[in-house]
Amino acid sequence: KKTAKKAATAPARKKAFNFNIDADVEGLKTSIQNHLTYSMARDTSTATTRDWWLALCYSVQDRILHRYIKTQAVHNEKDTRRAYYLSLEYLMGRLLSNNLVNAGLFDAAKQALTELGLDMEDILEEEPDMGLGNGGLGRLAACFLDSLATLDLPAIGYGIHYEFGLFRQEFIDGHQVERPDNWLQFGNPWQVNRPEYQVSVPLYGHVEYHFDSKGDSYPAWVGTKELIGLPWDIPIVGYGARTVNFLRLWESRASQEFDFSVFNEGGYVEAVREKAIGETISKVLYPNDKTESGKELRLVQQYFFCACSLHDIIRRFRKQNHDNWDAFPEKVTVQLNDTHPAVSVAELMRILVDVEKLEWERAWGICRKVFAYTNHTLLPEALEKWSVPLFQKVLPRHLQIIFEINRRFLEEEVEAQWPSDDVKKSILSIIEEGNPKQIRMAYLATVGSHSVNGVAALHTELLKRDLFHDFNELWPKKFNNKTNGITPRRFLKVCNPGLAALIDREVGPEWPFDLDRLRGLEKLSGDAAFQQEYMGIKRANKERLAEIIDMDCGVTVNPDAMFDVQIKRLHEYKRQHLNLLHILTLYRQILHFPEKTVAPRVVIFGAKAAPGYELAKDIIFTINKVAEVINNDARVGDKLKVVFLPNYRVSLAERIIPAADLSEQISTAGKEASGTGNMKLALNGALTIGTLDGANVEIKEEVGDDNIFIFGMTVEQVLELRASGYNPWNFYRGDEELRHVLDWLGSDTFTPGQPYALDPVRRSLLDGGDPFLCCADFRAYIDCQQRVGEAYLDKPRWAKMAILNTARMGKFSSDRTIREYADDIWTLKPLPVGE
Ligand code: B1N
Repeated sequence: KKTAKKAATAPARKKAFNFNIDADVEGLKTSIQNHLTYSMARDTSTATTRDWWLALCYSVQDRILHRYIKTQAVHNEKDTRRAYYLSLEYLMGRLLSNNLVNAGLFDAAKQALTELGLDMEDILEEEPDMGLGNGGLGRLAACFLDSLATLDLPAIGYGIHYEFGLFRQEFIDGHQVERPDNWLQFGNPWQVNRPEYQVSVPLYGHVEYHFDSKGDSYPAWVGTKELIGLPWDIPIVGYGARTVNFLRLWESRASQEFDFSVFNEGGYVEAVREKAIGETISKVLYPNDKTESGKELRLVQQYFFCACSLHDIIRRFRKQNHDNWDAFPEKVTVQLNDTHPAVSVAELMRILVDVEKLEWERAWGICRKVFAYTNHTLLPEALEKWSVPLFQKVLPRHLQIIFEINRRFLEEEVEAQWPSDDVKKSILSIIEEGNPKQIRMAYLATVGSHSVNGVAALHTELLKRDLFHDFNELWPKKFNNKTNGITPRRFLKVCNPGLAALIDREVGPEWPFDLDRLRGLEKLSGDAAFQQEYMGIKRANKERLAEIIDMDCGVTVNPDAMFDVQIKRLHEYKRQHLNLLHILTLYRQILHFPEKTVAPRVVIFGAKAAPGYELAKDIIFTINKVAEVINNDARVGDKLKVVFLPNYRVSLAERIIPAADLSEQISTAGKEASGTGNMKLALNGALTIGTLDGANVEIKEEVGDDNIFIFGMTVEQVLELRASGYNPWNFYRGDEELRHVLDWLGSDTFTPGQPYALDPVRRSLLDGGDPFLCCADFRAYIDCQQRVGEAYLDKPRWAKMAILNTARMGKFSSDRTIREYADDIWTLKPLPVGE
């Protein structure tokens, strides 16, 4: 089955080496200089690095746009089926370096800049990250766009054009402080405005019943306020630059009519104020990864972008197919990135039934063929629920439609499977009883889709066993797994050019299209000369990161020490505080046994905490305070350093990942749906220390038990421990080292004169009940870290393991993931664009 799947996209891959973009150095130089003069009104004597950055971006964009126009012309001419990816988040990072590499322009641009007396590195550093996402979910969407274009799949991403992306993080006296991310302040050279495609979106109002000419009543949603959605398009360059797809992001504006009524009453100031409200909808990304708190603005954001996107999809469909709605599911497939766009199900029903006057059953059949839903988490606090009264206020007609979807689902489908079973009906109901009643968005997405997928094998099994247990009995074929992946372009070729060049030499240059070719490195893993080259590249990457650490943290680190890295959002379930307990344990051991050889380590953190997540912020503060003491303790020296790099983001990840030796993937088993940082780090030769959670399980299968450090409780053991009544105090009393390090946090060792400053973390692990079982996994983690340290001291052994990690990461290319979506969920075929 696997080989058959590959065959579907193989021809596209073969031709993809015809880089068709004008990579002529003289032409680029002229173009850069022209943009400096004519786009930016600058001359070379006054131009800043930022001006040169913009001039280069415009020059690259010119070349990309030719292919973009060609791609869209072919897609339209062929009236192709398209996949639409709906996501509230896209964590794109910087676009210049990636576009240069994917378009085959990198070397030419570098040469052109050199000839202009400029440094490429400096110019790339000017670009602000496009940080329109929180973490893994948003970055996955960005990797998927890269793979869709690379595989010549006709696809469009839809999202929101946030004026402020994820906040910038600073540390003040060890505390996280959030600052606005004004990413657009110097302009965005990649976006193209499309005012001709603006969409009007209704909100609020109420439902009335009107009568048609036959005297039948029909619902009419009236008295609404209108918003305008204005699209901005970002071209998405596939590797080899044959296909250039695009990401369409909606900015909200107040509508004209909206102002004018107030204007006419003479309320100029009110009119301007209302206009400002219209424009707040796309102002800012919600900075919560996981927890949502039923905020009205968030619901309006969700509906706003779904309504705009569906309107746009239908407009494109109508150009070719008029109102032949049976053709709609042939031309359109929509992937819902978690439940954030799940209101789309109700919106499409509203359009088909209320506006297009289709019969309910026919509309429902179309809906279910069009939508597919990806679940990204089992954490109960992340499962979106909207209160019925709020929905009634914002989307009164959609609420009626959801009730009707639910009534038919329960009375027809659930009744047929489990006749007269009211318990089953209440378990499966889209509406949760209570005060107030709540809409379970995961259930709405499941009922309205033909496919529901999890993001790693273990996660999908747990979805079927727990969250969707009864749905799985009702529709077993609906549930499927699509293990996440990452783009090897950004996360190897672009971010680790040294390693990429070594791989080119050993296995040929095709690996960015076909990551399984990295297997060709296996035979070299024991070769001493190759090990030296491979570890030499790692060492150079570490030196570069050491400079950043010096600049951003003021700490000097030794590049020969093990770089032990945990980079991800800050969450209790990810257990950065378990890592902290290990740091404290090492520190104690160093003080108590100064003669003992230890593997020197630099423990590196990068993480943002949601602004309202107090304990997460306490964990950051605690790590910062512990770091301060350890880094300044002369008895420790180079044996241990701890750094928390501020403002973790995609561009910083691209510096840390190539320099990492050890990858911390230590979530409580059953909590991390997949993880994708785990894949990026392993691909770049970091060894994983991890639990059997998320995609770690599959990484272990690929690299083999000898090339990964697995520890801790399994999902089953976690269940058993909880069932038997977990008490962290038992572990505290039973483990002397654990007792000492927890007591340390209760003292004023790390915050002289303030003995309780670090107590929140200690308390959460003891009186707080330790909800993520840090104390229970402590001993296994410490012992495993001991084995990691010993392995690091054995240089050839470590090098061999690292090489085998790189060699065996082929499965985790997002190209593989996207091929599976295309084959199993979307039935979407590549459409090569040609010359
Ligand atoms: O999605 C990633 C996975 O690799 C991670 O394991 C998973 O934690 C992450 C609400 C989320 N799940 N849920 C979210 C993000 C924002 C938000 O407002 C939930 N993110 C994940 C990719 O599959």
